[in-house]
Amino acid sequence: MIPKAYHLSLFFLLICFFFTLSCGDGEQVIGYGYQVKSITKDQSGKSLTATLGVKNSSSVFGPDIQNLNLGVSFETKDRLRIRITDSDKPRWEIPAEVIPRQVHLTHRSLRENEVYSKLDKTLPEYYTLSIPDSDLLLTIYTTSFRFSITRRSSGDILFDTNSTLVFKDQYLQVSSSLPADRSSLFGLGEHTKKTFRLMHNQTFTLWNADIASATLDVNLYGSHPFYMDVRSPSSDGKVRAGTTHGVLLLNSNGMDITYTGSQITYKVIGGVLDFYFFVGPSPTSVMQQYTELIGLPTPMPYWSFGFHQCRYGYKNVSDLGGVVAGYAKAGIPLEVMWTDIDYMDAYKDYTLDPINFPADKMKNFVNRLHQSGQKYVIIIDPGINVNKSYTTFLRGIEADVFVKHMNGSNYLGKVWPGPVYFPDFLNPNVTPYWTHEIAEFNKIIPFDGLWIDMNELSNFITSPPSNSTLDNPPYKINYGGSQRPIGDKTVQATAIHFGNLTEYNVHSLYGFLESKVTNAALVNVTNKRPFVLSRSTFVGSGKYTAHWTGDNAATWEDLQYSIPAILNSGLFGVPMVGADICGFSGDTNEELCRRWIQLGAFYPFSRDHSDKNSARQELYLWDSVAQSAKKSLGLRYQLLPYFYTLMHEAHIKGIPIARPLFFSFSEDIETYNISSQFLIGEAVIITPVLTQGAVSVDAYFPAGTWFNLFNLSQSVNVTNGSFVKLDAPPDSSNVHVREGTILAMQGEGNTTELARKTPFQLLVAVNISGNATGEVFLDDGESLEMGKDGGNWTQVSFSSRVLGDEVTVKSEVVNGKFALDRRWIIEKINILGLNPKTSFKEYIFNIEGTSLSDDANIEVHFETKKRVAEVTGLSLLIGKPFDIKFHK
Ligand code: MIG
Repeated sequence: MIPKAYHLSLFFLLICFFFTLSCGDGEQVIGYGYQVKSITKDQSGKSLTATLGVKNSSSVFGPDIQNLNLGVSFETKDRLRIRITDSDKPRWEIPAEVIPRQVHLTHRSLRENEVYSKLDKTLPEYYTLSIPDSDLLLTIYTTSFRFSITRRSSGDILFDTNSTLVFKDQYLQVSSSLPADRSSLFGLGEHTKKTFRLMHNQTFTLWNADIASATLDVNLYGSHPFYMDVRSPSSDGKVRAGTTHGVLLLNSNGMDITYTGSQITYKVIGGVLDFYFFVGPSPTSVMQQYTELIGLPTPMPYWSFGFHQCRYGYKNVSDLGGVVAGYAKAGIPLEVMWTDIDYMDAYKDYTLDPINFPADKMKNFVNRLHQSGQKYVIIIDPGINVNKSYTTFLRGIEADVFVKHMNGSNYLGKVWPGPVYFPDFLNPNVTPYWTHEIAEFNKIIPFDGLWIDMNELSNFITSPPSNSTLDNPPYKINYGGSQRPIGDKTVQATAIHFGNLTEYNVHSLYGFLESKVTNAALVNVTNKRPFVLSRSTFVGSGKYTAHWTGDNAATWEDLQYSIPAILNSGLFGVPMVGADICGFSGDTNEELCRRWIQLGAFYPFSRDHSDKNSARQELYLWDSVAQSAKKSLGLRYQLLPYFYTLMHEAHIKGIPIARPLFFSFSEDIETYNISSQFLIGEAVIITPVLTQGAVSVDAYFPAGTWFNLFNLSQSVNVTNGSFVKLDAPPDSSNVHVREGTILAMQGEGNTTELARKTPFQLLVAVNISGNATGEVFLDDGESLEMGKDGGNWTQVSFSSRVLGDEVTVKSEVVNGKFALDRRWIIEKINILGLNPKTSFKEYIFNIEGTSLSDDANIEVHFETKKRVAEVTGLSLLIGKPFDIKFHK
């Protein structure tokens, strides 16, 4: 006899056979897809539109939208946009003030040029679009609508919407197949992940939330529906290793993105499908193309590359003073002192606790910081305390700038100060309001930058949801890993923003908009390059703000997770990023804190921060931590011109400061899997210790010779990319520079101001063929613009060449005046990587060349063991081109 269970499954199997669509994975049919009804191509040949009609209706997650418009456009030769909207009525789309973008051609305006229509029997099975100089080719399949994007030069299929398109009011779904064995994805954040490369079989939820970054794999503070796809070679050899493209789904609604390895599926609860494909073909060119659309990262002031100290729980002004003194006494660089919400009067923005942080003492404290070349940054939360005797509140009411309930009353939340209203950063009147509050408070304490927290929005209470489907959407995104209601601990989706926009649509833009308004306010108040640090971000936030990775924990795991987190931020166009050094929550310990500063000294944004309930963790509290801090921060400060030059590169090209290895070595497929090391710029590799008790580290080195920057004698030389065991005794970490690089470095200093007064040295690491190049960008570090017309900046390209027993080092200068006015000189040149086969005696240097003064102090010195030639006593002016030669 057939057992009953078997019987039943056989029965279902048969059903599934007849209704294949409905039984794919045992779920209900959520849509039957669309067919193309007409295709219209515009005259330029760069864009087309099509109309789509639903094939069969399904009611799961709401009724299908019957008619869709498909708009396709080569916006540049490197960027293809594909936008799918409702033909019959407008839907929510991200406003142009967030991401300015091209107005898409509509179907109607193209009617005259129509090439195919549903009455026209010639509507082909598929239709392709390409433009002559682009490597992207689009194919649209008509009877059962889908599209694919191919890289023309290799035939590689980059994106292919293999399954049914679903388009409902509150549920949009589209998938692409991916070659699981050849595709490595990076991005789709913000999440804390063990690896930088996205692992298969995961769901990435995007919905900005105040969830501690110590939590793995759930939606965190920011939303970035962008990924980079790095391809491994194809078996036919047509696809080169490291060929990269990028994909953005420009949509601010909550979404789940599931990734199996062979398929990526977007499940979005609103808006439109607005895809952008960036052709690459390298990781850096994808960044250029991506930031060209979303906006280039804002320049950061020079001082922000110094070391920052913060803590939640500083008790009073003398506590702050003690910390500053502690750093000075220990001789550890301290650039910026921070204060968390503790300074406020009952946690009200723009107020001071009159007992512990009184205005007169605070003013003195900040003035003293400024006198010693240091800076001061304070926190501001969005929630404004509902309190009739609080002037910031009264002015907010007067200006009528708060987020509203559906019924028009101000939306009531609860955060640190108790009951609050939230400024609506979409309201144009909020800018003068916010600017005024910042200006007035800056008169009381002249802070140098603003830290904006809790802007996801974070709310300690959840107001009751209405019975609108906005508050209860039919599809539940995996908020918090447990399908929390989307209004949980934030603002309900039915809340109203300026212009009658719903929280449902604009929720994840809040932090972005606050960054934008706060940045503009700081410009207005200080007329200097602003420094804003925001917890919440969205696509394009890098235009306005720096970012830190939020509430990590003082654990070894979180130390390691900080690397994928900062690399992600760079990929999202927010290059100024760091994690809380030594860990935020929980008690850190000496060893962890020591290893953390050894790593954190090389985060683009380097700040020690901790929770109120945790043990103190200023770097001077343990001798061994202080020792390591001096060493690591010492090297960071020597590299400040390099960091700053990378900031400039980020600002003009969008390429991150901290980069994954594959950005420089994309042909080495092993680099795609590295999550425990990263690069600063093109060729400085950071290899931290990430495990307790370790005194060595297995480091991956792409092919070449790498010189240890702490100790020029220890070099690593690998013919092919390999893992190398490096010593890492407790007081040391590993930082190497690759052959072929010239670094313009300065001396150490306890502040960036002091470090900037020291002479330069060039570290020239020649490669196997005897060449090296490098660059430095210099300006005053605080003007609003960085490297724009006007020329109040200097850029120098250095190159070096070793030929036989002759070494040349030369510089080419753009806008020399700025550097010449500062009288910066290069005092020393260290040349590494001289041919080991040549006896050092052969480099008996005579020095000659342009711009070389007859300085009797010049000496050439060989460190035979280190194989370093050291030329000292130089005084080469940085703004003046030189071409010098050392020879027999
Ligand atoms: O509810 O201001 O991520 O850095 O110290 C916590 C207090 C609010 C969260 C931030 C953290 C900050 C803390 N804030």
